[in-house]
Amino acid sequence: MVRKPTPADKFSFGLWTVGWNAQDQFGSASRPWLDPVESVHRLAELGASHVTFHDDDVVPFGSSEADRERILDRFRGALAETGITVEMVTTNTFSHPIFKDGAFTSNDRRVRRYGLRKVVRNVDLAASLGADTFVMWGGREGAEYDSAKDLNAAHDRYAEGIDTVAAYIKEKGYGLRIAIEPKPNEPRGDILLPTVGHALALIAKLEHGDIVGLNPETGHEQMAGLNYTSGIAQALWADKLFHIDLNGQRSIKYDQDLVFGHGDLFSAFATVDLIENGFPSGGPRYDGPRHFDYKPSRTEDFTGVWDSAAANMSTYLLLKERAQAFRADPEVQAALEESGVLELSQPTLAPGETLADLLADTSAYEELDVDAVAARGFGFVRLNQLALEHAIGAR
Ligand code: GLT
Ligand code: MN
Ligand code: MN
Repeated sequence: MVRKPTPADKFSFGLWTVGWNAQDQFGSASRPWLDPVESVHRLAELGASHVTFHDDDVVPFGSSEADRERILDRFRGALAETGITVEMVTTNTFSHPIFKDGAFTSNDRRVRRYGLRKVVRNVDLAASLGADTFVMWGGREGAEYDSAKDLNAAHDRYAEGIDTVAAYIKEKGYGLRIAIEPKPNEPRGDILLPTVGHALALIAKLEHGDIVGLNPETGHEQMAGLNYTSGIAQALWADKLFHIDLNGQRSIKYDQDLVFGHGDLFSAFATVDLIENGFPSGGPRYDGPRHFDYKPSRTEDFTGVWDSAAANMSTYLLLKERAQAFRADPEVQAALEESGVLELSQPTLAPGETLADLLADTSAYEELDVDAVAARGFGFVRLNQLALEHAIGAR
């Protein structure tokens, strides 16, 4: 049963997703160029509320100033006609050969300076369109060979690039926050900031890290064998989940960018459960756009493109219904209680209790019947089966 979105669902799509002409490493394009203006109209009809784009998705690389203005005017016209807004903008620092060794971390200083200029120019555009997030996916920031990069200097240059852009955003008073998008590899053999955790660690060392957070993508974490829901959970806990890229990935292999839910469906259920229902005992919530970064498969014609765009939203809404039913089920609430999930939010030390008090508490250690405590069953399997039954609509 197809679910039709409403503006309250805050669905958003990158123009490079539906607009991908399906050219890949092994074959030429299987679909013609798609006018971004048409994408805006079609996505609006399907129920999306926002679009996002790279500078080059809308204005072809190398366009003259006059052409740029003309193209942007036409694009703004489509936004005004449809009511679609731009919530995020990102910069293409990976397609042109000048970026073959990266942008902020290229060994060639001329490239780093050019890359910074391209990004800053696009920050101005993002602000003028009212976006609140500026994504940085450093797909070419990395190497194939360990000898090719001074990794200490590379992290210095990466931090310098991000801090310089963040300082510019503050200086201009723009309402933008930067969101770093991790990815372990592809197109580089190894990419810097490969996972959510690596990116969080870099942000902690930035001068302007207060306006720098994350844009984790489902498939990118899963390419590294990691749990996407855990990744966004830690980003939330750190108050750094600024944006999300939802899609599907089937295990550790090349970046598949499948429709959301077409990869690990049960993991997608957990993701929607966290986004829509929050942590079981409360805590920080994600309130931003539900942004899809997928690629309509190369086998599809334009009917398939629009069907797949709708599928992302419909699947999300179906999973949202299932996740709400899961949390509302009294049996689930009882199972959460029994398995200690709700007890985990209770601080280990009582209010006012010190470590010295704990050391003096013989019931916590000397007298504790460790075998009796160890004999406890947590009931996680039963809880997981309840989740599965809700996820597949069996309850
Ligand atoms: C590219 C990449 C995506 C990023 C985009 C933002 S571009 O398509 O595969 O994961 O989100 O730069
Ligand atoms: Mn991807
Ligand atoms: Mn992405």
